[in-house]
Amino acid sequence: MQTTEIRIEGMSCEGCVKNISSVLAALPGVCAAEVSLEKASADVEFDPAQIDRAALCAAIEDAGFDAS
Ligand code: 9UX
Repeated sequence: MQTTEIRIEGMSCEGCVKNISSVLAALPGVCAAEVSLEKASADVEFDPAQIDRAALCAAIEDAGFDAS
């Protein structure tokens, strides 16, 4: 298992946090995701055999946010 911090721009309320949390949790290979509005970031624990960091960022971008 691997953990990464992803910078997220564009979150303005806890609804965004919930939405991104759901998006990440639904991805195969993601075991935990902690999204923070005040830190503007997400700590994601994932299985590198199933998904990579770029795919995590892409999923967040698809939800309408900037991820890096
Ligand atoms: Mo809050 Mo975010 O009204 O996508 S849910 S701004």
